[in-house]
Formats: sequence, structure tokens, C-alpha cells
Amino acid sequence: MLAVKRRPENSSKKVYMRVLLICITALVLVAFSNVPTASAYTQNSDYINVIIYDAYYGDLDQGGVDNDIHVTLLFDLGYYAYYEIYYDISLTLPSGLTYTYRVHVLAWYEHIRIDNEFLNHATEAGDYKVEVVALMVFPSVILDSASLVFDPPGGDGGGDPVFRVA
Ligand SMILES: [Ca+2]
Repeated sequence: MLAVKRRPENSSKKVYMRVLLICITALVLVAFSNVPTASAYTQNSDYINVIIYDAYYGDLDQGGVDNDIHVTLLFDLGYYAYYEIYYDISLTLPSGLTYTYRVHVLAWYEHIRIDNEFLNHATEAGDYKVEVVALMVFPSVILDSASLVFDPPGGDGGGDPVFRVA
């Protein structure tokens, strides 16, 4: 003879409440797990904004002559973990003579500041123009540019022009 064990009526209510609680918890987890990360990584994730933050002259190489130019660039990027950027920075003297230098940047942050120094370049009096053309090659291919005109004192040749990233 087979003995059938009956569950007490209270037990089925407990099982029902347990299943209901698990379902509610699962719904809450699904709802909260998608909100911030999905929108942050799928929207505005690949852009580049280059800004010429500052440009000034001075005696940056201790040569005794104020014929050096300092240019600070800011790069505002998206939300990726890694970026690869090339930028060409050009300095055009009042005579039209232009010096262009290319800088390759590997970055792991979304806000970057780079100080560029044109040593012994301010040799003419008049307006100088700084122009930056930035090409992001990873995670996407995107171009941006900026330019600025300023007027350092000049007219003093002071050695060979040298460019450096400080
Ligand atoms: Ca100098």
C-alpha cells in the first residue's frame, strides 16, 4: 500500500509567495541593470572636440629672448576606454611662413590637455595663427579643427625653430 503524504494548506501559500517574491526581484534587477550603462555607452560614444585653450609667448627655453610660443590644447572625447588620435598643429607667421608638426596621441581618458611649445619660432612682428586639425582614428574616424590668431612681440631671430610637446 502506497502512503500519500498530504501537504498542509499553509505550505502551498508559502511556495506561491516565494515564487512571487523571486519574480518581483528579477523584474527589479532587469529594470535597473539596463538604465545607466546602456545609454552611456551607446550615445555620444565617439566624438572629438579640440579646443585651443591658451596661446602665449615667452622665453620657454631660457634662451634670453621671448621668441617661444606655448599653445595649450584640450581634447574632449566620448565614453570609450581607449582613443587613438593624430593632430597636426600649424603655426603661421605674419609673412605666411608656416610650420606644421604632427603629434600621435594614445589616450585612456576622455579629457586630455596637451601643451605644445614652438621654440624660437616668434621671429617676426605681427599676427600669428595657430591651427589644429585633429583626426581620431579609433574608436571611429572623426575630424575636428580649431584656429586662433594672436599677436606676440617678434622681430628677433633666436636660433633654429624647435617644436616640443611639454
Ligand atoms: Ca627661444
